[in-house]
Amino acid sequence: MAYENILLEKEDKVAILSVNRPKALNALNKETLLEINSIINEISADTEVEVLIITGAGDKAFVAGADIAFMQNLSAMEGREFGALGQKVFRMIELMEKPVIAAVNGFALGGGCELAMCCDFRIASTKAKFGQPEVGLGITPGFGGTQRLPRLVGSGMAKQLLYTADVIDANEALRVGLVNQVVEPEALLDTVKKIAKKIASKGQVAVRLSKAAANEGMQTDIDRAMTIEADVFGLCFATKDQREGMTAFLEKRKADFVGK
Ligand code: DAK
Repeated sequence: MAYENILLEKEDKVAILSVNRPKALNALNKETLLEINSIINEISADTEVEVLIITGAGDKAFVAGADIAFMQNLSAMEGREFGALGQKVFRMIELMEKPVIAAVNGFALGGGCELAMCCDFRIASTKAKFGQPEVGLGITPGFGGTQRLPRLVGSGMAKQLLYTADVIDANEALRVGLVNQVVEPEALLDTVKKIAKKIASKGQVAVRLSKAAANEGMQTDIDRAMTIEADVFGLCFATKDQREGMTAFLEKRKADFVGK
């Protein structure tokens, strides 16, 4: 299927979704969110794809936020609907069984920072800039920023960023734990593809169960979380990948996983 605001490529079990609205620095309007929604469904069902990378087309922006021109004259009910759509799509990305990595290549502001935060982790180029500028526009973040930022960087740092609308660079994002690694812009996509392909080479049932356990466990108390871990650990012993992984280790060869 062809998309107007998104480029989609697939390479060796890795899909790359690039938000592509150069005239608005890849800002998210309703159509773009609907296209991302449909791509997430497509990639979730695609048996050839094990890992998704989300990035921004061009060299200036990952995503410069929700589209301010689109939002300017929304009614309260339309604003609520737009916020709910973004929240739903971002939550789908977060809960997707397959891992999702954000390759942040430029401005990741407002909805762009929120898009990066719903991915499993973030790798940034030295040109990346992060922030939640919404209070400067007279609104609160609406796609999960007030909730995911404190969970990622801690309450104090998140509140400072939310209240001041300050924009931080990639090294500061690394320091506060918003990104895992900072690389030169030319190396960004190759670095992220390499990580994605490494993930794709492992046992995919175990990768996906690890994601589910980490996501679910972080929302609950440690005792319940340990039960979740014990359950997914047990489930692995019903898979061909567990037999193959352990047999390959003992036979001193590389495992040939089948994802079952
Ligand atoms: N929306 C629409 N257009 C945008 C845009 C955006 N977020 N960001 C940039 N553009 C457009 C600019 O208007 C400009 O268009 P033309 O004038 O060329 O037609 C073009 O992209 C290039 O931008 P600049 O000329 O401004 O480029 P600069 O390099 O000078 O500056 C910048 C880059 C990223 C610093 C600047 O563009 C900027 O400050 N952009 C806005 C960043 C921002 O404030 N983002 C947060 C948006 S608010 C909710 C739902 C959702 C949300 C909240 C609540 N509910 C329903 C509860 C989410 C809110 C947001 O994300």
